[in-house]
Amino acid sequence: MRCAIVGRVFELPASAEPQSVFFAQLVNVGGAERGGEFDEFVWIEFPETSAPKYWFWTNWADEKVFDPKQVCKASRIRFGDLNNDGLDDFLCLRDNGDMFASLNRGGNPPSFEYIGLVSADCPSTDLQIA
Ligand SMILES: [Ca+2]
Ligand SMILES: [Ca+2]
Repeated sequence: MRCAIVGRVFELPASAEPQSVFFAQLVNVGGAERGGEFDEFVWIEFPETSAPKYWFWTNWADEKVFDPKQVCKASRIRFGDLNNDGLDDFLCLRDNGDMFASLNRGGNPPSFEYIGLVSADCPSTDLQIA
């Protein structure tokens, strides 16, 4: 594999928090086999006067939004495939160690189903999602 430095490929607004940027397997464009998918670039915008807006890009020119059906602090958001269907689900770790989930039900943009509490009393410092 050859790598080349191509410079800046994307620029977020100056107000964007670094912890609100993720890579996650939200959609499977082209139906790639397991392990051959490409993650999407995800940015969660937290406007001061309105609800968060969840953006994702399947490539640099294909900007879409999704609704994970729950609101969570940027530093508490995780993406992981909770139900092993090949699509990353939206996870929110609360300050008390509870984890709430919204399952990614597929589509483009993906449709999420909030399923509520999936784990309790698990300190975020002890939790790894891989
Ligand atoms: Ca993908
Ligand atoms: Ca999943």
